[in-house]
Amino acid sequence: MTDTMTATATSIVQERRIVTAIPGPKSIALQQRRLAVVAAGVASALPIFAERAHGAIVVDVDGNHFIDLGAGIGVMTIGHTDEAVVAAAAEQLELLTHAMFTITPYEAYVRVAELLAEHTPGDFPKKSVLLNSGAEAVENAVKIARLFTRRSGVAVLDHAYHGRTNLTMAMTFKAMPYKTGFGPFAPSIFHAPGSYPFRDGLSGAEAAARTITYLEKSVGASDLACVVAEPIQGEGGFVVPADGYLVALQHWCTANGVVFIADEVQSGMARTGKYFASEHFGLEPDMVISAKGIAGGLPISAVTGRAEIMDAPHPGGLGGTFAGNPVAAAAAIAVFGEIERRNLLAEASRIESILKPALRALALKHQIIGDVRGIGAMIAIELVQHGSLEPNPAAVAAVTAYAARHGVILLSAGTFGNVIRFLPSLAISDELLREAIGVIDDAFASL
Ligand code: PLZ
Repeated sequence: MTDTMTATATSIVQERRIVTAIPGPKSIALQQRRLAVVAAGVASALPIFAERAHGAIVVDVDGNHFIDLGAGIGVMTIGHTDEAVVAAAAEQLELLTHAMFTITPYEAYVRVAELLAEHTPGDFPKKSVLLNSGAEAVENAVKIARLFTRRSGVAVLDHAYHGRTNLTMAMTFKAMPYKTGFGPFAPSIFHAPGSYPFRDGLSGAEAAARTITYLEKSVGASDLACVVAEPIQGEGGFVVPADGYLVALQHWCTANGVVFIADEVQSGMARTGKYFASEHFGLEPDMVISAKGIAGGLPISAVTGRAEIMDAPHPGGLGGTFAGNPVAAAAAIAVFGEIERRNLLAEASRIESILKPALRALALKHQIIGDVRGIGAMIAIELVQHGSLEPNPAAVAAVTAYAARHGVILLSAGTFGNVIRFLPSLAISDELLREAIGVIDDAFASL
């Protein structure tokens, strides 16, 4: 079947195919229009305008087929235009597009909360609130933790990313481009040192002791409502904390009445081979934040937590016009269904078993690859200057640009901009993954 037979996305051939210069003429023309009317602050990683996508392939307006190793920053976890998601959303769209749960509730919202209670870590009664974006969910988690504890302090970790709203900007580590010039920021946010094994060389116990000492001495546990941590940091560069770090931090939180919140916006929903990455680290967070992959590309997010914490806010204290929209909720139900039906947790492990050895082999050949890390379909390489820990963001920029010209969408990450992250759809085939690695190998060779 060729993709010219029909105009639907599902007929897209799962292959890399570059038919114009990159960017092609239609992308260049759209870029001109965009520059005239889209705010400059909204920058795009690639100058390629997407037209359609299916599975692991994105097709641009010029007909170029790209292997997508970014999946819209890990949103399209079960694949672009997944048939079950599209069907569920289309059906819901015709039945009930919007009602506003806080006016007339509907089943899809309740079902998503049931699925989250079932699949988030921890065997205790849980409740959820649904929102629109990751940042909005982080904001709500903090609101709820503050009300529950009657404390105001919020601790986050160095290199964290939690969003672009005023509160979440304050919680995000990196100034440029996320915060510079956008202050003043929300108060009572404390940035604690975390665990970054490649750079700090600390064991989990040592790093946890450092974090806890900071929290006890500089903040004081009795003023702290919550610690918010990404089990694997996303924008920060897929930093996997040292063994035992997170669980030690959670134990300290529990002992001190501090709510432990896992921001699983990027790491959750089957990305790492478990529903939530917390499970790899033996964590049972008091609250888990989901977004990105939860609804196959439709905007919905959630805070799921211990029932007694989640019930702290008074009726009417939580909500939002579009929050938990029925179409997005229907899509989320379909995503949970497909993860089970197609055993997609195993697909993340398959992807790791291909990517990690292949990237380790590249690291032997190209010595600016200083570290290969990650779990499941959340893998990264950190680039350094030869024989040092000095970050090498220029090489990341060159490799990602080369990859785009040759039909592979690759995303950067990291506080120092020196990380390439791999977060493909779980629908990607072994062949496409291997082909993409070949392109990346060529990209390194071309430096
Ligand atoms: N928490 C862990 O990764 C979003 C941001 C991309 P929103 N990360 C991608 C960009 O440049 O805006 C993210 C995350 C973690 C929170 C968020 C925020 O999620 O849905 O973008 O608000």
